[in-house]
Amino acid sequence: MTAIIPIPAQFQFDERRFSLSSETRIIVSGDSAEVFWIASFLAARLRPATGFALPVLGGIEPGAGDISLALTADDPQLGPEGYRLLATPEQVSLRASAAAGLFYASQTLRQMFPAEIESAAEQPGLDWWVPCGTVRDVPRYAWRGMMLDLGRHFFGVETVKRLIDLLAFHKINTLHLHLSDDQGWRIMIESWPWLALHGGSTATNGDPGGFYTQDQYREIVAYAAQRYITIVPEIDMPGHTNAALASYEALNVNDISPSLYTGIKVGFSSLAVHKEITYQFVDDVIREIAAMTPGAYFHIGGDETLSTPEEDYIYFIERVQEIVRKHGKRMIGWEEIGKTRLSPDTVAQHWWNKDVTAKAAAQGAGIIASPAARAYMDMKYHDHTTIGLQWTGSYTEVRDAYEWEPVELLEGVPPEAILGVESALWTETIFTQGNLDFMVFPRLCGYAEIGWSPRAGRDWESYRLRLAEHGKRLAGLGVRFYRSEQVDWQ
Ligand code: TNX
Repeated sequence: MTAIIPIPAQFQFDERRFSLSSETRIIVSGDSAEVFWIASFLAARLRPATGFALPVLGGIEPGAGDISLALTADDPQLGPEGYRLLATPEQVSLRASAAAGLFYASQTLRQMFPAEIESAAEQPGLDWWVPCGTVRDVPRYAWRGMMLDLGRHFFGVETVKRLIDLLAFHKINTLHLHLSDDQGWRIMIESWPWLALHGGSTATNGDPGGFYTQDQYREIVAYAAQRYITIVPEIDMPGHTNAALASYEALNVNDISPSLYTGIKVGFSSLAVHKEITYQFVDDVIREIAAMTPGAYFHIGGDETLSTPEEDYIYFIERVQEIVRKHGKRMIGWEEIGKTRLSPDTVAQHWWNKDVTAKAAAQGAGIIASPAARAYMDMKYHDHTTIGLQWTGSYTEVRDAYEWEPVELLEGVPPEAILGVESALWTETIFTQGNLDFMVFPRLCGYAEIGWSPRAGRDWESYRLRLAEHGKRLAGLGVRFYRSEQVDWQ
């Protein structure tokens, strides 16, 4: 069974097959270095399990048994991320208007082979075939994201890169890094080094902390960019700032630093909104991070500021919005920023309160849908889940994570204001890569489909069958996912 996740917008397969052979070549037409890179990426994914050489070649016509990649100007409706895939018994051709589309075409092609294709070890004796037919695929939403909380627990560069590869496999194009919280500051700021050196030394539960050097952050940004993923950095303020307050006395109202914090309570910390040094700090932090971030956005948090009076909150957010703009970025904040005056190029991220989200949308802000009860991957699957939280009033089984619709969920928001979907992994109880795998997968596969596939193409019964098959691919990729009883895993 051909089981592609996210399901393509249009596809038609027949009984014929195209098979890879030891003679297959991957042919790039044109001289785009980017397309060459995509072809090499595809070859590198197909080589280990098949054991085939799969040379990547340019400047020749594809022949029988080959896979070809080309940019084409003949189908502008494909947009920046869409693609076409044509498989005949002789050849497979991938076509797109822009490089990202070819990258997504190659992710689809990976998922058309037998699941063993994702195995890291050679699997001799298998027929590496794909069904013949056509795919024409364009994403529903431009924003298909995941947020990772590094504040509560820190994850090193290798874990993040592995996650980036898994996001790309599911056509997710945004990774939002929550880089600071009460429990830890996770990125070196050269002009305020104690943020990382002191504020980064702790994590929840007394577990080891850590932070990214600026070179490591740049490495993550570049690795993501090669996989068509934009990094959105978040520095949460004015609340969720205990690690910063503990690092610099001057940021505190009374000039006295609190101790570092390793609990999980929220809403007790606040920057000193009426001190000028606070805005020097904000300016320096945003300036240094913006300079390393090619993406258009900077996320300022702005959530759960229970110890910042509302008028101070409004004053602070409106000032910070100008600082973000000054450094050439568009501001994103959690939905609470809907209480302030927003410029129309600001984006609000919905997580709980629909009314305040609607206030942001009414000001022209774009909305990202991250409803906690559906899209928070730190929520327990059911009452036996040993890690995770449970505060939304329900559990979030695989079906709950899949079966919701952003337009219906955000009734008060005009559908055209919805930029897309972002799931979130908060890490109060998530410490190891195994914990991360278990909470993220397979829920993430469902969010990928909500973000990419047309609403009419989504259906739980179809999805659960495809997911059963997809589980074999995840296992081949070494993902220790949650084997929900809602799915008949193969
Ligand atoms: C709410 S959602 C938070 C986080 C917690 C999360 C736990 C949001 C903007 N804030 O601080 O980690 O719940 O699920």
